[in-house]
Amino acid sequence: MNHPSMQGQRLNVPAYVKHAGLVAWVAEIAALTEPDDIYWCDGSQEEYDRLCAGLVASGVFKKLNPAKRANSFLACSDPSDVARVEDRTFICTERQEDAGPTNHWVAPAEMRALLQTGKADGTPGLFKGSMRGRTMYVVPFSMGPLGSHISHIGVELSDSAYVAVNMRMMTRMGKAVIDLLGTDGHFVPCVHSVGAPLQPGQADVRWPCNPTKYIVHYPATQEIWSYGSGYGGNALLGKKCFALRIASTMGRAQGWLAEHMLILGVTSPQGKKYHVAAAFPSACGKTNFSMLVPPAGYEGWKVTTVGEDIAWIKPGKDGRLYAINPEAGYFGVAPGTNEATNPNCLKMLDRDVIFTNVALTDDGDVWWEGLTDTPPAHLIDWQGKDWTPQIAKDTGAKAAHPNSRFTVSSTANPVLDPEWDNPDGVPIDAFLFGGRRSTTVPLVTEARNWTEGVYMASTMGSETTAAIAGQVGVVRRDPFAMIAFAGYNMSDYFQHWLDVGSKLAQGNAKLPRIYCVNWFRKGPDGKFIWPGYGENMRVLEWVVGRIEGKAQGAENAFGISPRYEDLNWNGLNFSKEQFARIIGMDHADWQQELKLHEELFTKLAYHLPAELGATKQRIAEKLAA
Ligand code: SAT
Ligand code: MN
Repeated sequence: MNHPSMQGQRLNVPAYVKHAGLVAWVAEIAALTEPDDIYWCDGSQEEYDRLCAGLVASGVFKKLNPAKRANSFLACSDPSDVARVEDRTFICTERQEDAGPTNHWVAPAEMRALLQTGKADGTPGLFKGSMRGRTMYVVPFSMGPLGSHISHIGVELSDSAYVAVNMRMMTRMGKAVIDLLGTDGHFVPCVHSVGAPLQPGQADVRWPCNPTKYIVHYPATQEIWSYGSGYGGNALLGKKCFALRIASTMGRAQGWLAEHMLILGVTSPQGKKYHVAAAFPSACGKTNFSMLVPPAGYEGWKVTTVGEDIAWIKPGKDGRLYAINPEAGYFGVAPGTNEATNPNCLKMLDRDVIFTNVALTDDGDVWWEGLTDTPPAHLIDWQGKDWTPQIAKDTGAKAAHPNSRFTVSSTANPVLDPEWDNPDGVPIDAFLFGGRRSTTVPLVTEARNWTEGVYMASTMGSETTAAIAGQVGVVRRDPFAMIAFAGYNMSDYFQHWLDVGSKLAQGNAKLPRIYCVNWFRKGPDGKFIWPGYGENMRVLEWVVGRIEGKAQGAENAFGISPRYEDLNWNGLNFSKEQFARIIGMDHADWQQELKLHEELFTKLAYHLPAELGATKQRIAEKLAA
């Protein structure tokens, strides 16, 4: 079934592939990128083991000590390629307004010339010959349970074997997806090149990448093109590129939501189960929260994980919102993960893990800052250098990169929700929105209605983390934790949320309640006041109690927050004074905060829903009263 345009290059199409459009597209991209070889991934364990062995042989992977971490590997990236590159991420719509002021925009024709067809002055497209000397992996994947009416299929063509094995962990990947596509099924085409072609005989480097990076989305044709990076969301194109940026545009057109949210189940001692979806920016503890272990005093409560990063949410026939986790694995932040912060996660990391940019111990295991109180006496850091606690003290060198990650299959999660793979999803009872704020924002506030909830989510701010290349720790507005992930104009995105709410309300459905949370307030000593992690269960219980109509609270300018006596303090020593410092709304802080909301609304003035301005006005009046 080789394509005539391939001129001597073999497409190696397996007999089970029946989709002429897919084969033609693979031929077209191969003709552009000129790989030495093409390999179609079937997703089998045998294939995974073989590709990993190849990565070990080529020095990309280090096999960890099987007695410590069975069947696990460590990859260390180029120091220039360690996080998502938001300033190199583009939404290419015909009209700039449709990408909006929060996205980088280039006109599609201009971007296609730059990447594919070449410029008028004869400069070839960046992808021209970009896979020379490498193998192009054909990676078919399903975002969401195979065959679910909420799921969608993509195919990633990548010249990175690291990407292929990570995609097997992160998605439902392989032959079953090809079978589902049949002869003419729809797929989102994703092209990925590390942008480091090899001359004949040229030796490869351990982590090929290119200083020039482009992460490009064409919403109109649902295409993704990624060039120059092999890391995380830049390269595993099912994740942020497809499941958020492209999917958000699909959801807008089709009446559903693609969100940067974890999904968890919380079951009371009486056996009543609720589902909560929660949006937090990258590296703000979504993985930890989704696997929360209820603390002492919460015997009989259970938290189970449906998803820990992304949710696709569709209105069901009964008028409720149903969510699936489109992913099948976790690409989680390693630093800070330990027995206290996320014991369930540590259990997941015992075996079958790909680690990226953590440190290597002398006995072939891994380590990262925060894993143990006392670091090992000697390590090889993520850049391959000797590391000791003394070196760290003298130079500040981190053993693991702050954005180092583990890739692990969700089925390894000891508290995986039994419904995680349900093609119909789980019904959502509450949405939580939260950022990292050392001041201003209370521990938890309930919105009085859907519009106030959309306001809370739209005006969310967060201190930036190492998950994004750039400055760490500055507050930026991150509406819905989607600032980097909405594939269209942010104001239209707000409108879409309002529309979904009013449509459900018209059908007399009980809308999920919306909450704003903040685990991150700090005291004058610079330390977090709230103990967080498992103790966040206390907030979850209050949320569930509110849904049941049992839990009480008090109104403030922003919404409804619990008083000290409205939370369950069983098993935790936390004083009324401490509580006051995380729940209080400082008048001056909020005057300033509202100014920042206004700044955001000014920036987003085009198509900004009038309800949001009106809500801000009401909050300002309540604050003044
Ligand atoms: O690099 S990823 O986009 O996959 C992780 C994150 O930033 O949340
Ligand atoms: Mn994320």
